[in-house]
Amino acid sequence: MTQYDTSNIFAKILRGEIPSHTVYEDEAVIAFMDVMPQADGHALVVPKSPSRNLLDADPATLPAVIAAVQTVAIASKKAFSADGITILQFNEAPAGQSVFHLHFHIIPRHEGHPMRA
Ligand code: DGP
Repeated sequence: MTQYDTSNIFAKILRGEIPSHTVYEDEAVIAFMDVMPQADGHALVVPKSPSRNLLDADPATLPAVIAAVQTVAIASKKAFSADGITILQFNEAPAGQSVFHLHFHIIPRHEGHPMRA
C-alpha cells in the first residue's frame, strides 16, 4: 500500500490552506461541494483522520464517518428534493480514485436524470 501523502488537495482543504464550499462539519468529517459535480448537489464527505482510502483507514474511525455519510445523504436528499442518493467511494487509481485522501461522493439523483460523465 502506498503511503498517505499530506500534500493531497483534501488534506489542504482540511488544513484550511485552500477554500471549499463546506456544507457540514463534525468531529469526524467535513463535507463540501465537489468542484466537478456529476449531478446538482454533488458533495464529498471527507474524514478528518488521514488515510489514503478505505483500504488503509483505521476501523475505529469508521462508525463516525459512516454516520456522517448518512447525515449528509439525508440532508442532501431533502435540500435538493432528490428521488434518491448515489454514494460512491473509490480505492486506488485503477478503481477511479484521483484524490488520495478517503472520501465518499454523495450524489442527489432525480428520476430520469443520468449522472454527468
Ligand atoms: P475521486 O478521487 O475520483 O473519488 O474524486 C475526487 C473528486 O474530487 C472529484 O469528483 C473532483 C473533486 N475535486 C478535485 N479537486 C477538488 C478541489 O480542489 N475542491 C473540491 N471541492 N473538489 C475537488
